[in-house]
Amino acid sequence: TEDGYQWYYEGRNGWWQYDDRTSQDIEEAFKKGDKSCSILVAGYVYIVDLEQLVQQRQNEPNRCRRVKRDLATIPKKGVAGLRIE
Ligand code: V3L
Repeated sequence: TEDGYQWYYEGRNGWWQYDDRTSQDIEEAFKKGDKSCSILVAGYVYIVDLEQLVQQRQNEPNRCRRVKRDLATIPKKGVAGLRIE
């Protein structure tokens, strides 16, 4: 985002950055004070819970990952599953 923050979801031993569009959508909901926000990932609806800071696939809550808002400059695994060396 403009102020240097991004949204991340948890991977096995590190964090993945959300793709830019999704990160913008989550940020918009966060700034509005929404409690949650729904996003589309590879055809599946996920709910990002902005109070618990988790994302869960709709109707499959066992598919749950932590999420966080942090600086765009932190070490990360990559963006939306695309690794960066
Ligand atoms: N954006 C992109 N892909 C996602 C997202 C998202 N917000 N959420 C889930 N997936 P689950 P390591 C992740 C993918 O939670 O080696 C990473 O992006 C998820 O991809 O059970 O463990 C990597 O591609 C997974 O493939 O619904 O760190 C991959 O895991 C699939 O949806 C491996 O990462 C099911 O996730």
